[in-house]
Amino acid sequence: MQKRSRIIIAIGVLLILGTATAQADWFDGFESYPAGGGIHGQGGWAGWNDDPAFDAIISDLQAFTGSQSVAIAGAADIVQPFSGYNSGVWYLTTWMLIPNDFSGETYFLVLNTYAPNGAQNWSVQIRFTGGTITTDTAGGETMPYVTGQWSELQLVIDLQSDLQTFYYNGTMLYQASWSEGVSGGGAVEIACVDLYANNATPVYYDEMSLAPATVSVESKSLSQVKNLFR
Ligand SMILES: [Ca+2]
Repeated sequence: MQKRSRIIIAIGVLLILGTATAQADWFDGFESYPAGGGIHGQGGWAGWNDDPAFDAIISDLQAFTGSQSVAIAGAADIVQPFSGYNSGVWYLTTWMLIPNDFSGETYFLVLNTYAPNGAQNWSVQIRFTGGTITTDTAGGETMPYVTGQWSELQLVIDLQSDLQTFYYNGTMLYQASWSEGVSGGGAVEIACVDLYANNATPVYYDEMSLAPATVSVESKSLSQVKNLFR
């Protein structure tokens, strides 16, 4: 193969790798906000219906990484809106800590349609209470949660197939339709994530991200890919 052709192919491979290894579209480790203060109006976060009464507090008592997380307690009902997510496959991932002395019922929610004081439609409504996780999708699946340690929540949102799959610490809790998830008759879009305390005692979230599913070429190193063309 001529040198010039190799260079052109190499540039093409780099472009492919650049796409395949794209970083998260959105990420929050809650390190950039003052501890003890609210998060409403910062980093894209806003109280439910843009109401600061539903603010959540940045905590330096707990952290999965760094020294801070967001505490979801009391009146907290905090939303991170997304826009333009209407195709592809996405991972919405976060780490969550439920203290040993947690009491009440706290919620992890994702909507397919969200306008403050406007159209709203739920795809995901997951409740944590009394040691049990329950999904409010049609199957109503349950599993136990752990307390006193960080656990991974991962939602795989396949907008190509209108399908969602939720994993807790790597174990699948349920798979369900995306647009018909909870409310029914929703959009095939990702509109927002909502952390809702429902007057419960604090739980903590850290390292939240929304990232595209990667293609298989990502698993190959650059040298391996180059070898494909030798
Ligand atoms: Ca953090």
